[in-house]
Amino acid sequence: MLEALIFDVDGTLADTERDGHRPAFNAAFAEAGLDWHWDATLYGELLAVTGGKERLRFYAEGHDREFLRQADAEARIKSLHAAKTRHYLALLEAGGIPLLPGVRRLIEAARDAGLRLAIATTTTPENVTTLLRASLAPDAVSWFEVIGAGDVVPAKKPAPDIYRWVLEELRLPAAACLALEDSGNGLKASLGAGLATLVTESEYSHGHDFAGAVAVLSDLGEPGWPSVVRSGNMHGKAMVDLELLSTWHHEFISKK
Ligand code: XBP
Ligand code: MG
Repeated sequence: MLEALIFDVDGTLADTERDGHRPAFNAAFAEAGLDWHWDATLYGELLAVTGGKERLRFYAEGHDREFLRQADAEARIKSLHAAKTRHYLALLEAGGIPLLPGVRRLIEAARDAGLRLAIATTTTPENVTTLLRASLAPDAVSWFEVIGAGDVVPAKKPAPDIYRWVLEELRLPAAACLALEDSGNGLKASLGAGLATLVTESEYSHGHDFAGAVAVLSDLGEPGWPSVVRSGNMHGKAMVDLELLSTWHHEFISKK
């Protein structure tokens, strides 16, 4: 039986990368007097590495090796990342990033049906709680029993560790849960933990390898706004609902 849904955040709950995390990184660079600037195309390439601090290091390795030769490079990365988080939170608090189609509908339906809810993400914990409060509901943080985020596990996605951590906290086997993801790295992580996974593509994840997902869709859909199906069987439905999730979950478990 399907007992819990585990949501990724960035690209799954909301389109946070291009107009959220990216400008926040750029504001932190400008504030620190660095001549770094991440345009939307470059940012797509940098998303190969999950985690903001990890992404900063990855960029410096390719574009500014001098920066990494400084004795305090690690401390500077930490403080750049703290500044980036501050800018990003301000953007969220201003209500700057709406939820994607179907996200609120599905989360509310899951709550009504008594399904347990959790989060598994590489982003910083405050980024998650602030997005939930600002874009879902003032008390939405309490809707999620477990929030696995940031550095709680050292190995970020595509490693399965964050999903394993969340499953342990929920005290549920992977076979009782379904994950919702948007990226190749995220899907690798959830499949690595043995989870049935629905993929909704995001702007930056178009063309990623989504083999193994129960379905790949444009979004969860809304009444009058059907999901565009890239792969998978919608079983006659125009949008994702709990019945469809249960069907996909059942199909995934029976194939294992
Ligand atoms: C999300 C990320 C994060 C954010 C930045 O990946 O890669 O790194 O871009 O967050 P996923 P922080 O959706 O697969 O979890 O700067 O807070 O690390
Ligand atoms: Mg994501």
